[in-house]
Amino acid sequence: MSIPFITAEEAASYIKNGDNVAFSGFTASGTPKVVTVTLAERAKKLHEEGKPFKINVFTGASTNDHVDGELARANAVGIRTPYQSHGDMRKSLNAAEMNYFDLHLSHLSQDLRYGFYGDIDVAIIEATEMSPNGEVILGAGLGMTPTIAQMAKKVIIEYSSYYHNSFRGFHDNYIPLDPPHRREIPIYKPSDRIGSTVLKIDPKKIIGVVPSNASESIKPFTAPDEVSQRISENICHFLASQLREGRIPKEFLPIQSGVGNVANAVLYGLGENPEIPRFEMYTEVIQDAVMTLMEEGKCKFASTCALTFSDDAMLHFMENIDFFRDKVLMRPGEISNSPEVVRRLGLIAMNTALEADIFGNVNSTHVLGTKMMNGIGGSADFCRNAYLSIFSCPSIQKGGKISTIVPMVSHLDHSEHSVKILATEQGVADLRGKDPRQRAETIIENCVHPMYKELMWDYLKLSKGGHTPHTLKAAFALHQAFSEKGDMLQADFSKFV
Ligand code: 0RQ
Repeated sequence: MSIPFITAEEAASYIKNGDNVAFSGFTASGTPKVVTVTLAERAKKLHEEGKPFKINVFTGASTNDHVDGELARANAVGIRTPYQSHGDMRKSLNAAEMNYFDLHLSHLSQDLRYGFYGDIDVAIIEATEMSPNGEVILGAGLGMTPTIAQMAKKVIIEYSSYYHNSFRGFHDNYIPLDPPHRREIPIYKPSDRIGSTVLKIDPKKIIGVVPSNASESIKPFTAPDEVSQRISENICHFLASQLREGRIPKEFLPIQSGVGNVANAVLYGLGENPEIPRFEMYTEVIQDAVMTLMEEGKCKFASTCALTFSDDAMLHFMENIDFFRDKVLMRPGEISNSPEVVRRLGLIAMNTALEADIFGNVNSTHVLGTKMMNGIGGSADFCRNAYLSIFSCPSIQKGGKISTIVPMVSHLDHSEHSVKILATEQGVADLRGKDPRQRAETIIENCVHPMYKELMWDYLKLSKGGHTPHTLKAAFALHQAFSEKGDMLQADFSKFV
């Protein structure tokens, strides 16, 4: 059966107002880059004619400007899940122009198969190779593509010629059986392959193929700033001390690391620390640092959902692709983030907080309790199930007008029951085995910025007893001071005594 090449306009014309549309990829990697731009133009035209046009957008994780940016600017999104990190999408969802629900990344594929959100009308999938019988080699991000390819009523392929060397062999396409037939996911070490390198899509569902030659357009990371560097040093020293004390096995454990500059700095820090042995990763994204660590021999293997490399790093990867063939495996997000596998492998999970409280509860998503930043992403898939769950953030933001460590988090993503270690540039608080009062003492002592320490001790002194020394009427005094006076330091606990 021959599958026709079609234009982006023709492909977009198959997508109707109210459709559930699912996308390949994870982060910008492997995400479509052509059809959505045309779709956004069509939405704008229809809106000008007074006609409604919004689609529901289901993705592996965040996307790129071609998807979230274009569609948000065109006001063409009805429902959005599970994660986004685009400025225009963020603005739009915080203005309630769409219905965003923030979901664990490992949940969406199975929730779709369970029928929680209805049918998938159209899937748009980036392929780097394809045969006439619908066998596809995916690109730099796997996301939830096996599930959407299976479920979608219609499939549009964006055929990318950007990747000049074959990605064949880097993917492990796999869909677990659903309850009550689910079995264990048979991954016992990060390099275990359980699925297929090729994704089989029913060719009868494929409407057509749209050519694309766009890169992922991921900018390189800036050199870590001093604060990220100090957070990295604190975490690396802590992990080395745990190895010395035998609290981490001497072979070390697989690493999961979130995205961003702190995560990149920590990985480079692990690479430079002679006490940390060669390690493997079981994670959802690998960034530029991992490629360097592999070439230096420090990182032996990485299981991931996506290669979130900057464009320059991706070119380097493609030029040296044979070196990486036995060192990298991309899996669907429900497998890269599977709580079962995370618990079995015993990951050291490192993610980022926006704010944490003195008892170890973490907010990763909501600025000052109300404004969505990105979403929970995979952080809770890993945090709740890891061998060691570490959260880090700078101790202050906005030039010190915000303390990221507060008496009570203004939104809860990761609870004190899951968070084991908190790190800032000030130091590390080891929360294991400590009751709430001891947690508060170690966090204030080790993680709070010196300019906020006295305020935090004052808060603890307000307590009239109980297991967790909270004083509810004063718990948000720092947030209140910021919203009224623009500075958390203006909080005054004397009026609550
Ligand atoms: O503001 O943008 O105006 O400068 O928030 O802060 O420190 O640059 O944060 O880029 O490292 O992201 C948690 C959002 C951190 C991210 C989060 C302000 C601050 C700045 C950004 P400006 P930073 P980062 C892997 C795992 C959840 C998902 C996850 C994230 C801006 O890491 O989305 O972990 N994590 N996934 O000034 C008010 C505070 C603030 C604050 C920071 N307490 N109050 N403003 N800011 N803290 C990835 C995937 O799942 C795919």
